[in-house]
Amino acid sequence: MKLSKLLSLVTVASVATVGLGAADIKLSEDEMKKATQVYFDRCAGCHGMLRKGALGPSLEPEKSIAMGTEALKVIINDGTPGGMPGWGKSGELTPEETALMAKYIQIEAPQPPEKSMADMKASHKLLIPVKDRPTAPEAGAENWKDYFAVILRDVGQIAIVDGKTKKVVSVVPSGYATHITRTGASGRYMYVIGRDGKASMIDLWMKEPKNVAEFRPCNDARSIDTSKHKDYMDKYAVIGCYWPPSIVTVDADTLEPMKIVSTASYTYDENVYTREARVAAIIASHEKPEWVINVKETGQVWLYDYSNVMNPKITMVEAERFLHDGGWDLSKRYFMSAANARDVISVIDTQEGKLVKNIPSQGTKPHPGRGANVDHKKLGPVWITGHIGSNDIVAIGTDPVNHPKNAWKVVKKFQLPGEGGGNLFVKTHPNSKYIFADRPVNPDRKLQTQIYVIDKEKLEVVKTIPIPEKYLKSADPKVKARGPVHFEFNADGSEVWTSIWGNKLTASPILVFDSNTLELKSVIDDKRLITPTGKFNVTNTMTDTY
Ligand code: DHE
Repeated sequence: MKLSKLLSLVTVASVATVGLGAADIKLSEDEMKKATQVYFDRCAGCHGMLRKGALGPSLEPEKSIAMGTEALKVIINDGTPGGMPGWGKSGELTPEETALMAKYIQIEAPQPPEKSMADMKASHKLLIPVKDRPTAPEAGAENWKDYFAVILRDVGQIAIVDGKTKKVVSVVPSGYATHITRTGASGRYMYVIGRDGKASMIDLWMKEPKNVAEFRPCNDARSIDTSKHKDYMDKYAVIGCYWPPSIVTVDADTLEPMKIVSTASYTYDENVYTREARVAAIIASHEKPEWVINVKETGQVWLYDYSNVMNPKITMVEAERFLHDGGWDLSKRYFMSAANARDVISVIDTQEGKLVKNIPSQGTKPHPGRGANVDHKKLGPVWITGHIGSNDIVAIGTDPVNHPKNAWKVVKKFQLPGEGGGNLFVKTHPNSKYIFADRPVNPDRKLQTQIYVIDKEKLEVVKTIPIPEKYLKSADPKVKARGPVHFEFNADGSEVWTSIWGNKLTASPILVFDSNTLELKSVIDDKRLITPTGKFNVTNTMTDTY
């Protein structure tokens, strides 16, 4: 995205108004523009647009001024053991950019703009009307239920890859620094959300899948999902905005906006008003016409009943602050959500509409993605998460009826080998003996570039798979490819896919392993695969299999 475009996000403070005690810090207009973009790209997700902190600590000027430019430069360059990436060390920020950011975060945060329904509607584009779309999968699209949508993060695109042939069937433009995709209940459309708040939908029945609609309800976003209850299949989609903090319901065929609900609210514990009440994970219930929505800063999980779409009923469940990502337990009744800055897993009973328990995760900064479910022979059903800030992996019992002694507590804890955390995702499939874990934000190069294989019955790491250096190549040796990131299985669970988190300079491959023998089966090495990160298989996303 061009700088000029990004600047529509913020009212850039004029050169003269920088301050709040940092009178000696002067940034030119160009430096402000540059720093605003770098902050949005690298910092806002964890520290917040208003810098009040969430996964990362507060960066409000009174704190950053006290730390001083030199100390801030070291942290931005080297990272911290708690999970802050070393942006300078990894080559992602130059020494000049590192120095600029150390100054920028000592001045007051620019105020991001609001958005009305009229603003949103102006961004809506129906690219291919429903009547002009295929009425059945076209010739060549027979494998659509085993397609993978692969995020090409830094180029803002989605690659649709055929899970059977391993060929890239199309590359579709999407929002800036695209974040995730989810399917509708039938799987036909992939719904995509960019960090710039642009949502788009891709028709997988086309021989060459394309966007059929796009819409930008937010300036900053991370989540999207759809109505999965049988009476509302493929009827609505929902976009969660980080900024302006809100929930936007749209028509699932066209992305036309229907309803906006602001999430700005009070923190559940101290009852302090927070304008920055960002929408983090959204998950659709299969049993009720309901979305389960993490309102990060407030510590509330909203159970959003969309059956009367213009007059929704919302149950605000008090959970824990800084709710981030999470997924269903094996029964799909309980939502297991990480309140990551509090080292807690909040369990929400969606049948009863209440908090079951806030469980200390026994590690630092749990980060499950959707997590991994195992029907363990002795322990019963357990849900598993890793941590960004420590090397702990924990299994929590989720069956209060048949395994009451194990329910809602950590029943097994074990460690990834070596020091430090850096795990972002764990994933499994009922047809694999293993859970797979990555570690892309561990500062140690060796630990960062391995796959960790966990035996589902032993619940311990039984193998590490180092990624050969040839797959980590980069055109500029100073800007290193991180190791594998995120896992996804094919529809029948026989294969697990992981992507090499490279950089814009060089295409990076997707590696496909047999999910039981662990043999490397294929390397999908296509020059269009620039910064592949998350992968979403149609069947597994439709059915919430993980
Ligand atoms: Fe994500 C899920 C937020 C950085 C890849 N990420 C999520 C979710 C949230 C979130 C709220 C849950 C969405 C849901 O289920 O509805 N992510 C954030 C951030 O705020 C953060 C920390 C910083 C930022 O600036 O954006 C961030 N995320 C990243 C990345 O850098 C990752 C690793 C690479 C990328 O492409 O962006 C990344 N996040 C993912 C993926 C998922 C995800 C692949 C979905 C996991 C799944 O299996 O469902």
